Amino acid sequence: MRAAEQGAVSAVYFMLRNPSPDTLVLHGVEIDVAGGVSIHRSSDTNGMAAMVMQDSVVVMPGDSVAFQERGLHVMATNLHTALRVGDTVVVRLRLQKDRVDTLRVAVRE
Ligand SMILES: [Cu+2]
Repeated sequence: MRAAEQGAVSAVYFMLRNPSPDTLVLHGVEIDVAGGVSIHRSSDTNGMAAMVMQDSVVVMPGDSVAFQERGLHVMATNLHTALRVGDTVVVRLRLQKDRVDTLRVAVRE
């Protein structure tokens, strides 16, 4: 997760792996330190950068999906506190069948 000031915007990058035989569906993301969280996909068409909101992200069995810069990412807005390098942020992934995976994400530059 990107370091940022209080009230600012940050983004979370990670790899979503699905080693199971069932399709994995990410329905939403919760971050306690953020006022708002959304899943975006960045696109670049003829040099025009845009972000498109994603309702969900599907990972097929045995596959993985990268949340990365200039690609799919989780955007955290209106941060309640500043995020400093070395901090750890709890990120909860809401998956299918009410499953919730909790990640501890390091804050980086
Ligand atoms: Cu975004």
